[in-house]
Amino acid sequence: MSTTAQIGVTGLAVMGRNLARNFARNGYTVAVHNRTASRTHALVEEFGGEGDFVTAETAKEFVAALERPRRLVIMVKAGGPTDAVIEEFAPLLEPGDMIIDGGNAHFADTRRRERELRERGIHFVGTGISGGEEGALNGPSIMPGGSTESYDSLGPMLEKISAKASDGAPCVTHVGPDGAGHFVKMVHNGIEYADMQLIGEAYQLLRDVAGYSPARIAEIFRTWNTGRLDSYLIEITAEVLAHVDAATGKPFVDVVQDRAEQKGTGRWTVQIALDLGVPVSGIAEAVFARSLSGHMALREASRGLAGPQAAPLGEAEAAAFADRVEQALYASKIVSYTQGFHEIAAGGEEYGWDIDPGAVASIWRGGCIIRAAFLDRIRAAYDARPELPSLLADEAFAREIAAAQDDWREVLAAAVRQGVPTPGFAAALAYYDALRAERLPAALTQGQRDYFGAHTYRRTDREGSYHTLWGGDRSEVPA
Ligand code: NBP
Repeated sequence: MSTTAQIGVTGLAVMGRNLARNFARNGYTVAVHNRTASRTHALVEEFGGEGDFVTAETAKEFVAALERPRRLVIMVKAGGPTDAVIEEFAPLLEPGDMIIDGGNAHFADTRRRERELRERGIHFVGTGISGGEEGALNGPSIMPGGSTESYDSLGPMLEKISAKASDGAPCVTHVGPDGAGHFVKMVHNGIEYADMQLIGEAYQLLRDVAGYSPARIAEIFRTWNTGRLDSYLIEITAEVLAHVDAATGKPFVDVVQDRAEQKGTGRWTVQIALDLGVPVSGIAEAVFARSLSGHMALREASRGLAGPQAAPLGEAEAAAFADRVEQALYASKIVSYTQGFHEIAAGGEEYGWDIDPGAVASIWRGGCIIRAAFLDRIRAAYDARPELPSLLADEAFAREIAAAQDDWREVLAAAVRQGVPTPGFAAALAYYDALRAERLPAALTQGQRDYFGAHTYRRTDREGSYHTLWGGDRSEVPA
C-alpha cells in the first residue's frame, strides 16, 4: 500500500461519497474507507474514473494510505458513531495528524473531542458542511473550526473543493478555534429554518388571503427571485409550487402531508440561544411551527375551533397584497439574520472565538442552503463597520425596513383578520418594535418581581439597586 493519498474520507454514505469524489475531481488522491466495505468498492466501481482513489478495507490500511501529516475526514452519522470512529482511528495516528469531522456535530461535542485529541497531539477540526449531497459533490459552503495550524494545511484543499461565490471567492474560511465551525453551521441551519418558515407563511398568505393557486404563487416567487430576495430557497420554492403530482394531477404541495420534522441543528440553535440569553424569536417560532405541524392528534382535536369568515381579495387588491407580502418577507428576513448573527457574536464572546461576521456572511454566499444575493449586503455591512452591534443598525437595512414597515404591518393585520398563522412574520415585527421602543414593559416586570420576591430594581434616575417595602409603608430602601 503506497502512502500517497493527500486526504482520506471515512463514511461513504451520500455526503462522504460525494465529498471524496469532489476531492478526487479536484486532483487530489483520496483514500476511501467505510465501516461496510461494500460501499467503498461501489464508490470506486462507479466513480473510479473521476480521479485517483485508494481503497482501504481496514482502519490500518486507511491510515497507512495517507501522507503525513495525515488528513482524515469523518463523514458518519453524528453523535455516537463519530466517537466510535475517533476511537478506532486516533490510536493509529501520530502527533500533527488531523481529523476533520464534517458531520453535523453539536459544537459542545466538538469542543470535547478537540480537547481530548489535542492532549494526544492530534488536530481535531470540527467542520460544518452545508449544501446537501449536491453541494458535497460540486462545492459546499465549508465552516471549519480547529487550530490555525490545521487550517494552514487544510485551507488550500478546502478552498479548492468549496463553492465559489459570484465574485469567485471560495466559500470557506477558518471560522475560529475548536467548536466555532460547528457552532456557525448550527446557526446557519437555524437561519435556514427561519427562512423556510417565512417563505411558507408568504405562500400561505398568497394562497388564503390573495386566493392564488400554487402555480400562480410559483410565478410570483420566480419574479421575487429576480429581485432582492434572489436566493436558492426562493428558487426551489417556485419549483416545488409549480410541480404537479403525476398520480393525481393536483398541485404537488396539496398531496404532501403538512407535517414537518424539527430536530438536530434547528432545535440546538434555539436551545443554545436560550443558554446564551439571545432572543432568536424568529428561529424559535420556525422550530415551534414545525413542531406544531407534527402534533396531528392535537390539530385534529382543534379543527372545530372558531375562526374568522373572510372572502379572498378581489384581483386588483390581491396584486397589491402580493407586493406587500414581498415587503413583509424581506423585512422579516432581515430580522432573522439579525438574530442569527447576534447568536454568532454571543457564542464567539462566550467561547473566545473571535468570529468575523463579514467572513461568515461571505462563505454563505455560495454552496449552502441559505445562499442568497442578500448575503453580499450583510458582508458589506460588517466590512464597513466590523463592530456593528446589529444588522438593524446598518443604515441601508434600516432604510429598507423603514420603507417596508407599513406593508409589513398591513400584511400582519390581514393575517390576523383572516386567521392565517404567521408566527415568523409576527415574531420578527415584534422584535423590531421591541428594539426600537422607548420604553418596554420590562419596567413593570421588575416591579412585579420586586413585589413578590424582593428581587430589587434599578432606577432610571440614580445608580444602585432598590427595593420597595411593598408589605409595609411602601417606602424605598437601597438594596
Ligand atoms: P448518515 O448520517 O446517514 O451516516 C451513514 C454513515 O455513517 C455510513 O457511512 C455508516 O456506515 C456510518 N456509520 C454509522 Br451510521 N455508524 C457507524 C459506526 N458506529 N462506525 C462507523 N461508521 C458508522 O450519512 P450522510 O447522510 O452521508 O451524512 C454524513 C454526515 O454529514 C452526518 O453527520 C450528517 O448529519 C452530515 N450532513 C448531512 C447532510 C445531508 O444533506 N445528508 C448535509 C450536511 C451534513 P455503514 O455504511 O457501515 O452503515
